Amino acid sequence: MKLVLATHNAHKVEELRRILGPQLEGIELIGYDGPEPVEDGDTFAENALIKARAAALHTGLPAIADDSGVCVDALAGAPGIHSARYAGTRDDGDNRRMLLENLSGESSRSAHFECAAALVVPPAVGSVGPDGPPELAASFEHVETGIWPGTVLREEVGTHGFGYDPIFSPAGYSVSSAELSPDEKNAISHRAIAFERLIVVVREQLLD
Ligand code: ITT
Repeated sequence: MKLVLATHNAHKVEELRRILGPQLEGIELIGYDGPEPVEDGDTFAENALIKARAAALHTGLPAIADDSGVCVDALAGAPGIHSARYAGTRDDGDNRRMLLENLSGESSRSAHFECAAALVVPPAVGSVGPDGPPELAASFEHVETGIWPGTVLREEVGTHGFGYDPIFSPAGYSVSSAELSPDEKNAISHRAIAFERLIVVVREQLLD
C-alpha cells in the first residue's frame, strides 16, 4: 500500500522515517513533489489537513502531512503556525535570531513545540461522478496532535535537529533539543507523539 508523505521539508521526512520505523511494514512511504497548497488555516490541524488533502487530490493516493511549529507563551503563542517563515524567509537561522531578539530581556521563556499529523484518504477511483464537486471529496480524514513543552534558551546550543532545536530546551532536560541524539529526540518529540498516534489510524484504514 502506497502512502504519500506530503512535505517538502527533508528534516521532517528523515525524522518521520526514524519515528515510524517498523510500523511502516506493509506501507510504501513515498515523497511528494506536486504543487504546494496555500497554508491559510488558522490552526496546525487545519494546515496539516490542507497539505494532506492537496497531496491526496494530486496523486489519488492516501496522504499524510505534518504542520508544526514553536509557540512561546510570552509572545502570545507566536511564532506558532508562522514558525517556518517567522523572519520573513524560510531561513532557520534568521528565524531563530528573530525569536531570540523578540524575547531579549524577557524572563518568562516557557514554550512548546506542537505538531499536527493529518491523514487524508481519497475516495476510490470512479466514486466521484462527472458532475461531482471539483474539490476533493475525501472518504476519510483524521488529525492527531503532539505537544512538547520546554523553554526558549538565550543562545543557540547543539548541532542536531533543525529549525528551532538549538534554542529549545525540553522540559526535564538541561540541554537543547539540538543536543539530543536523533533517537532521543524522536522518542519524545511533538512529532513522535502525533505520528505514533496517527500511524495506528493509518494502519487501521489502509491495511485492516
Ligand atoms: P512542509 O509544509 O513542506 O511540511 P515546512 O517546513 O514549511 O514544510 P511547517 O509549515 O509545518 O513546515 O513549518 C514547520 C517549522 O516549524 C519548521 O520549518 C521549523 O522552523 C519549526 N519546527 C517544526 N518542528 C520542529 C522541530 O522538531 N524542531 C525544530 N523546529 C521545528
